[in-house]
This record gives sequence, C-alpha cells and structure tokens, in this order.
Amino acid sequence: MNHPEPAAQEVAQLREQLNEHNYRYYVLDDPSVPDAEYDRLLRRLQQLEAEYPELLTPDSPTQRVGGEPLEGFEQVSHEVPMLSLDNAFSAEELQAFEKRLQDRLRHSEPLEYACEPKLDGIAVSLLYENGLLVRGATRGDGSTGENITSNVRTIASIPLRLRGDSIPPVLEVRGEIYLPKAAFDALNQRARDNNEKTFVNPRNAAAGSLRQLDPKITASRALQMCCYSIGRVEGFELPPLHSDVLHLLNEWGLRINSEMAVVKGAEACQAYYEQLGQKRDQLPYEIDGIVFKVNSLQLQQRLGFVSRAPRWAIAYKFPAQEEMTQLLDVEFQVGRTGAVTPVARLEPVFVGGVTVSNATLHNMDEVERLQVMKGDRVVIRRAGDVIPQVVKVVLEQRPDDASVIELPKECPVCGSEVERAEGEAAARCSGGLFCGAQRKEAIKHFASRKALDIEGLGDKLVEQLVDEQLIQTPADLFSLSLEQLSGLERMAEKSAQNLLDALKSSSTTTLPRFLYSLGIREVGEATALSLARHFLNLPALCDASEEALLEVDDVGPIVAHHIYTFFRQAHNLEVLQDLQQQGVSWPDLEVDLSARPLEGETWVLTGTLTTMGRSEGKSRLQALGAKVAGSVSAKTSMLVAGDKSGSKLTKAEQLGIPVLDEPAFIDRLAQLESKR
Ligand code: D41
Repeated sequence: MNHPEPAAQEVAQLREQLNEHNYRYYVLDDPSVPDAEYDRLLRRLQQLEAEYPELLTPDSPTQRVGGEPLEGFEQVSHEVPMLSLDNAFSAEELQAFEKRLQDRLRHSEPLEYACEPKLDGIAVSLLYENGLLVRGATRGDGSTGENITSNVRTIASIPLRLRGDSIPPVLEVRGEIYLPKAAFDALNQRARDNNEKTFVNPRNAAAGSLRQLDPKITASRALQMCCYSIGRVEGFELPPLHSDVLHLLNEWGLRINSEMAVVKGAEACQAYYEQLGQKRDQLPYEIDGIVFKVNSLQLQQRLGFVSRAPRWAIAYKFPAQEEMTQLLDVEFQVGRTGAVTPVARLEPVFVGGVTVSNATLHNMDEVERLQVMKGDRVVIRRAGDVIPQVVKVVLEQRPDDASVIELPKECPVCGSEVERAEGEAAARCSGGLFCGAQRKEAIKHFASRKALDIEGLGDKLVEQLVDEQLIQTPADLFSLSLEQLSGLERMAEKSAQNLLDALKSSSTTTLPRFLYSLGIREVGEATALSLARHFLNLPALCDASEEALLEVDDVGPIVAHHIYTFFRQAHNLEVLQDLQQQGVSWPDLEVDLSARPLEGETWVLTGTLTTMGRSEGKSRLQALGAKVAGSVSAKTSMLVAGDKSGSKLTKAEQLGIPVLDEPAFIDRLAQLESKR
C-alpha cells in the first residue's frame, strides 16, 4: 500500500456521496446538489484514483455514467451504447483537446469541427423501422435505458413517420428532449399558483415530464426534441461528414439545431463558444455549453473512444447557472407598494458568471414551500439577467443550529404593522408614505424614465437624499438648492447644477406621465393614459367615485379601489398640492370635438322626447357624426322611439332595424360623448 490512509478515506466518502447524488438525480428525478458540485466531486475522485491507481475499483462512480432505470418502465438495451461526453472548462482545455487529436492522427493541420449548442435536457434514442417510429428510450446509463415510447409519441416535433422515399430500413437517431424556457416558466408559475412544488430548472422539468407513467401529462408539457447523432443505421450509406448527416436527418423530418455550424481549428471553436455565450440568454432554450465534434466520420472511426466517451468530441461548458452556498441570514425588504419581501443573504458564490451574495425568496409562501431555514445549504440559480433565486434546500446538509425564518410583525424600516391579507402571497407594511423605504421607492419611481424622467436622479442619489433628510416627498425635490446638492458626497457643483436644470425641465410634463409617476398601486402606464383621457384633468380624477372610475377602460374594481383610496389620503393630497406649488405642471387634455364615432350612420327620431326634445337630440347626434333622416328605410342604422311612436316604429320592426327608447338613447349619447 503506497497511498496514505486519508486518501483512501476521502475516496470512500466521495464514492458514497456520488452514488447518493446519482440515485437522487437519475432514479428520483430530484437532485440534491447542483451539477457543478457533482462535477467537482467526480473530478476530485478521478484525480485521487489517477494518483493512487490501487484505490480504483470496478464499481467506482468514475467507471460508469448514469443510474438504474425506474420501476414502471420497461428496460431497453442500447445495442450501440449511448456514449457520454468529456468536458472542457477553459480555452486551454479546448486547445489540449485538439492537440490530443492531432497527435493521435499524426498531423498538425487544424481539424474541421461541427459545433452544436449543448441543450440541457434528457438524452433519448428513437428507433425507426421502415420510416415508422417503433420505440423511444431514455439514455439511462448508456447501455440500458427506459422504454418511453408512449410519452415520446406525444411530442409534436417527433415525427411518427419519416419523410421522403430514400429512408434507411433501420434508423436509430439520438438527441435531446428539452423544455423551452417559456414553457418552463409557465409550468412553474402554474405550480406556484396552485401552491405546488416547482421544478428547479428546465432539465428537471423535462425529465419529470418524460417519466410520467401517464402520457397525457407528458402531452401537456410542450416538450421539444432536437437530434444530434445516429446510433444504428442499416441498409443505408451515410454521407462522409457529421454535418451532412444532420442535414439528412432534417430532410427526413427530424429537428436539428439551427445554430449548428462547421468551423476549422480550436481557435474558431473558441470564437464560436464566445459568440454563443453572448447569445445564450436570448435563446429560447437552456444550453450549458457547446459540443464540438470532429466532422469527418472517417476520422471519428480512427479516433474511437476511451471508457464511455468518444475521443473525437468534447463538451465545452459555460459557467454553471446553479451553485450551492450557505444561507447566512434573511432580511426583509420593503418595496414601493409596501410589499415586504424576504431576501436571502448568502455566503458569496460564483454563479452564472457573476458573484452573487443576495437572492430573492419571493414571499413567505415560497419560504414555506422550500422549507428553507437560516443556516441551510441552498441551491442558487441565476439564469440570464433575472434576479438570482433560491431554488432548493439541501435538507441532508442542514446544520443543527438552523433557525426558522419568520415574517416580522413590524416593518423593518418604519415599525408599522406588517399585514398579510387572506389569499395574497405578499405581506405588506401598513405605513404607506410614512415608511422610509416606501418613500424612497416612491421617489425613485417618480423620477424614473417613464414617469417624470428626471435625468441624473438615479436610485443611489435618491437614497442619499432621503437618508440625509433633504427630501421626504417627491415635491421636496423641487426645492433643493445648489448648496444642498453640491454639499453631498460625490457631487460636483457641475452635476448639482445639471440636476437642478433636469428638475426644471421635467417639471413641465403631461397628465398621463404625472398620473403614472404617483405610483398608485396597479396603475401602470396604460392605465394612467386611460385615466387621463377619461377625466381630462386632475381635479376630475381626484373627485371620481369608485363607480365613476369603473367606467374607465381596463379599470376593474380592485384598481378603482386603489385609485379612490389614494386620493382620499390627506398626505397624498398634500404632496399633490406641493408639487403643483413647486411648479410641476401639465396641459389638461381637451375634449376632441372632431371625434365622430357615428360617422356613416343614419339615425331617425320619432315620437315625443320628453327630456331633451327632438331638435336637441338631432344636433347632438349630428355632432357625433350621424346623419339624421326623416323616414325609416333599409339604410336606417337606428330608430329612436319616444312616446307615441306610430308607423315608423312598426316599419323599423318589420325591417329588423334596432330601436332605442328615450332612457336608452340618453345613456347611449352620454356614453359616446364621454369617450371623445
Ligand atoms: O445537445 C446535447 N445535449 C448533445 C449531447 C449534443 N448536441 N451532442 C451530443 N453528442 C454526443 C455524442 C458525441 C456522444 C454523440 C450529446 C451527447 N453525446 C450526450 N448527451 C448526453 C450524454 C451524451
């Protein structure tokens, strides 16, 4: 024995951990640690086994890839094993890959490679006999997978019969089944709405969807398939290049990746990797790297494979989007509308290309669903530019001193009571603009681009101004002096003057912008515009009852209530008054008298109109663009029938022309006139 005892112990421990992770990943579809962590453990084990070969055993997790098939699905053996891929994590490792190939082939020219995005899904095999899909199977451990034919048949992008007349009698294609990002988000949103467990990432969601014993569930999940190689082929001569094989698969009706490209040499591979890395967030599906494959099938043959991976291919990984770290503490942040959001403070961790030390926990429902506690080991996911999220707790690694996360009873900023309304996920501070946090957020919103658009007044500066107690409300912005501003840290006199100029020019605004800037709950840009168009000026809106607000396009009872309440709060009215006193102004909107909603219609008035008289009715109709005629014909658009209508009413009824009585006519006029 020439290995130290600690090495043997570490090897045993690594194997136990890896076996456990494997079981969770492949058998339970419920991985406990992120892939990056698994890869690290595996690499460490490989390293130790290379250093002390006598520690290597045939059942070491380094000697196989994958896991046991689940009970409930029939087993399938892959006659041609489904190989795995070696990984590269840096430009150097990519260069080393090409160097190995050149050495083995004894030539120094750059090789030609097919480049494919590495989809993050589930590897599968599809068997076609005489063009007919006869079997679908998961990769499993590469030699034995699961028969998932009935599930695979529900996936729209998998042809049940291949197209064309020149098809191999036996064809086994391989590819990846995955769930597009949008479908993943929708699936998780639905789960959250139903207070069900969410999937950690699109790959788990795809795995979970594919391994449903009920194919109807699979069918409901918008899965996609993309093909990347051929296993068995009989009675057919394949073209000499991998890229041509892919094009042929495409002609037969199978999907291939549209980003596939052919390049020469490791440097061009590196460029492709960087270019796709830039595009990664915009792609509609998740990728975790790029697969480079020697394009010549003949060279692939010559290169062969070692253990279970081909020498002629490599997966060059992107920075992992999931990592594990420790949740140190939970703080509660207060937003503009008072929503109190739990935010996880983390042991800093490099994930998705940046160092992350905070992640959102969404709300208390999510905290309960995740069963997360302070001190837990947690999985963080940062995909694209969305806020990092805590997606999972590693329950097995919970420390003894982990503590429960509790919603504070009082607002951490202003001390007001925190309320959690029945049926609402968010808890809220009841302090309104009394609350410093809500004040800061309200002022940030007031200054933002779609609101008053005050150039140079960024979030940091707003916080500074509120913290230094120079401002309390948006109105206070307009009484700031040059001395006050240039006295601030990191504020030169020039920038202070620029800000004063920006404030001045933003103070002349429009009513829709102004209404939006007030940050009334649920009043976005579109609603602000509808409100301005409907009420034309601020006093009319301030005085509107909830019923009157409901008349506005896309205002429902909840929004109407928020608006009504906003204008009933004394401090809000005070701020409105101050703003106007400070010179914030806008032109009122005017009724557009030229709008003619009844243009092209012919109306007829008959009988006695008791409240307005026929002539007033006539002129108001004409103002709306209608022609007013004296007799009913097939061309009449509408008959207004007052008291004691006679033959005209009978004729209109015979011709099937619509009729309004006087109250309905008055309503209709009012409605049309208010819309102008
Ligand atoms: O997109 C992928 N995930 C992907 C996976 C791909 N584009 N190409 C692949 N090529 C292979 C070889 C070279 C072995 C035919 C693969 C995989 N294998 C693979 N997927 C899972 C294990 C191996």
